[in-house]
Amino acid sequence: MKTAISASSPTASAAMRPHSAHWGVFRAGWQEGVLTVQPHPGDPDPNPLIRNFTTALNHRARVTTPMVRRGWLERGPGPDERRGHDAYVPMAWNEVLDRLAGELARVRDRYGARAVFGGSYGWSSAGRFHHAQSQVHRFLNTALGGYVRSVNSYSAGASAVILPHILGSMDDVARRNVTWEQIVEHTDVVLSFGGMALKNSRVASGGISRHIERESMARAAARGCRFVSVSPLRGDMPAESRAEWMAIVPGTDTALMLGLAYELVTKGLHDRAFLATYCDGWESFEAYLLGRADGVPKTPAWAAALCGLSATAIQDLARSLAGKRVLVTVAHALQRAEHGEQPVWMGAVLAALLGQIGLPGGGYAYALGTLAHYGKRTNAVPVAALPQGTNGVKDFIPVARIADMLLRPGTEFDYNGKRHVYPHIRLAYWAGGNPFHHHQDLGRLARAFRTLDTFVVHEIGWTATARHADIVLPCTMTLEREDIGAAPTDPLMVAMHRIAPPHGQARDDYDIFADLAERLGTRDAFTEGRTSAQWLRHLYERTRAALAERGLEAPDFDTFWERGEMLLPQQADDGGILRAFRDDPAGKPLPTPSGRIQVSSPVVQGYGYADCPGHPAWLAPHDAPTEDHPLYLVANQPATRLHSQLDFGAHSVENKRRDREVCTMHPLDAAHRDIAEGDIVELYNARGRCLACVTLSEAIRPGVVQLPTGAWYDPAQDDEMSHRPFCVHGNPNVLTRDAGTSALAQGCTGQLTVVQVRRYDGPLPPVRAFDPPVPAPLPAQSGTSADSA
Ligand SMILES: Nc1nc2c(c(=O)[nH]1)N[C@H]1C(S)=C(S)[C@@H](COP(=O)(O)OP(=O)(O)OC[C@H]3O[C@@H](n4cnc5c(=O)[nH]c(N)nc54)[C@H](O)[C@@H]3O)O[C@H]1N2
Ligand SMILES: Nc1nc2c(c(=O)[nH]1)N[C@H]1C(S)=C(S)[C@@H](COP(=O)(O)OP(=O)(O)OC[C@H]3O[C@@H](n4cnc5c(=O)[nH]c(N)nc54)[C@H](O)[C@@H]3O)O[C@H]1N2
Ligand SMILES: [Mo]
Repeated sequence: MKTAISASSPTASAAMRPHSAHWGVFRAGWQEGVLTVQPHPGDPDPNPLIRNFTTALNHRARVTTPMVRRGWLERGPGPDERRGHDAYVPMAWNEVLDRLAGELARVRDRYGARAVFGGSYGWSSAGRFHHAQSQVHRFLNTALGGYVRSVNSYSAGASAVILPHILGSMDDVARRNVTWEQIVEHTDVVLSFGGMALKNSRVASGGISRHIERESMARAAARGCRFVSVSPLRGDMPAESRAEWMAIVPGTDTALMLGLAYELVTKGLHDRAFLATYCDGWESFEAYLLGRADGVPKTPAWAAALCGLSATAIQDLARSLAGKRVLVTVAHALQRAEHGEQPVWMGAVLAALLGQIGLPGGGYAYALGTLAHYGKRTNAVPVAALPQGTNGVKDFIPVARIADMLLRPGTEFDYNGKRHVYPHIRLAYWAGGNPFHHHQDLGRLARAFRTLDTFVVHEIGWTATARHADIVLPCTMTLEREDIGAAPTDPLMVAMHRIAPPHGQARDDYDIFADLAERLGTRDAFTEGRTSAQWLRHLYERTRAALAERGLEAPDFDTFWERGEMLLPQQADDGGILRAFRDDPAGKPLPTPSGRIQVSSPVVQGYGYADCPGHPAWLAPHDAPTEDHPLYLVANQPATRLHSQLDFGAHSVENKRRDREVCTMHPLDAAHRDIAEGDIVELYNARGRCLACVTLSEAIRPGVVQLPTGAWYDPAQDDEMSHRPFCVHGNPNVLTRDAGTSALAQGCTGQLTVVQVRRYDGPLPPVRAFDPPVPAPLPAQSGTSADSA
């Protein structure tokens, strides 16, 4: 093939080649044997995360050969207590694929595809073709006839379900709504719940070429736009925004919003005409707000006591909003918590009573500032994705109910107005995600995975998920293959060139699945006769044809590949469905039951869920501070990596201290506990404990500690089997609760929990998260061969 790129070798000095990651578009190449990366020259605010690539390629944490857990080899498939602390035996590709194909056929024939979980949630890497989740879904559909799937995401588990009841789809409310361009020009006040941290908004699945959030906030502020950040952390808003900081008690935003609404309504500062024309169900909500329904008026003083703010501050803020072009934003983080539906809904109601929804730069932009996708224009031509085929299995789970499903097969669960039953899973297949990063209560999750017959994982590195698997297949990382990079809200389509040869015996997910499909007699259905290179051309053609149809320059694939990138046309900045509805409420109704904004929802009311009533409400959390666990823990997104990806990379490692993740604490909380800057601390609660290195800061609300996610789970050896794991590296998910947001959405609640913290004076256990397992000898009777295929 004319465009094939010969693999660069670490010794050859080659030109910088284009590539794309979720954290940005960049160029990479070898300079004197060292991998060098440069951001895209057009990017005004490049993401430092690209530096994690520079040391990643041949890192010792990579998986180099297929490995099989010894207990699985010795005793065959079945529930096993040793998962997570067993030895691994290297195996040749041919043999491991024979055994895996046999096991897939056994499970399919004995239990049916309903016993296979292919949810496989995770971000994997940015290319459109090698997207691992699409690959595994396509494989399971074609080879087994389907799999039990998961719905929604860890990002937006609650909002994805509540938003369609009250406004419209996630895409319409988060993606195609108010843009940064409009904020720069029109907005008077951005009232942001959870802030708009640049660390977050420089990430988007597929890759973004221009990170404009910092300059947009600076330009808006220079024009006089006021930013108010409601958050336990001051750093959730960049300095350029000149934001006022309201240091709220975590989990109490709904109460604050109610207090603001009360002040506006009782002072007659709300937009009655907007409520009458565009909203449904105001009366029952107003009865609740004013206390006619429950005897509790939601006054600023009532809110202040819950939120840890002053009643005067709440009153002043409310009054300062009336009559202004106000944009309310609510970060994803707020809904990744108990009753997460409420702040999402109440944010919309607050924006509605300010009457600005649908105006340029005003109203409600759910999740703006949490990902680089939001606040951007949408592309006018499609970018193809790998088709996944048809799933013959109807069963599904809300994605964060994985441990419930594995531990309680056959029991019922609620979801969005219906009752469903957890299927009995025998085999789980994961490619492109790390449940020991993303899930909560890792001790419980480890128990859940021990119930399986077989757990298969494709990985680039020895994550804790790989270390709990029975079959670990080494796959290439993005720099080791060719792909097409594109996001639906970025005009740059990128020819992702190969930068390095595969590490060890790693193979592309696609080639692994193709060879497995061969053994199951379904190769043609999976590949459609195409190689990876042919798939890229096939997927590219969809975009090329759409460009040609519009009479635009539509270069052929080879030209695109040589140029390295292509600019795509974008749609007008038209405000999406909310603007259309404002301009023509009768002609362009919202996709809700009433066609209007549902301030109350008779449909949700009808479900009868105590934890998600028919209008937004303050529901006190169960997971609140106690005498034993008096501190809130904010377990948010890490600034130094994407989730757990490349935690062993240069940027992530350099920002750890004493090899561990850094935990932020207020000096007052530290002084009580005799903790000093740089100490190793132990965070603990009933579910688990972990170590971290502490930094003291006044930019966090007292009573709150913060530990980002993403340090690879590293349980101390003597604790591996305990029901209360001890992570020596600083993974907060040993502490978080595995409970749904509510019966409505069953979303992830990992952002917040409660803990106690003490100084750790014991001998410091080494961090071994990045040391691969030592290959074990073959079990005598298994007759396997460790030679490579
Ligand atoms: N406590 C707490 N927990 C949280 C959150 C929180 O706020 N608090 N946030 C949640 C959120 S929003 C999210 S989105 C999740 C993220 O959870 P995940 O998306 O599961 O996290 P990642 O670390 O991105 O996992 C991707 C995995 O894919 C692997 N990978 C990369 N490329 C490839 C490839 O080409 N092929 C294969 N087979 N594998 C590949 C990587 O090595 C990595 O292990 O975490 C959630 N967990
Ligand atoms: N660098 C980096 N960027 C990322 C990611 C990453 O892993 N690394 N992940 C990406 C993904 S998949 C997603 S979904 C988004 C997630 O976007 P978010 O979920 O919004 O991101 P977080 O950083 O978890 O949380 C944002 C902030 O919310 C604040 N917060 C927490 N609880 C509360 C609360 O109860 N009230 C208020 N007012 N504030 C609260 C915290 O201070 C926190 O810093 O980020 C994306 N961006
Ligand atoms: Mo996410």
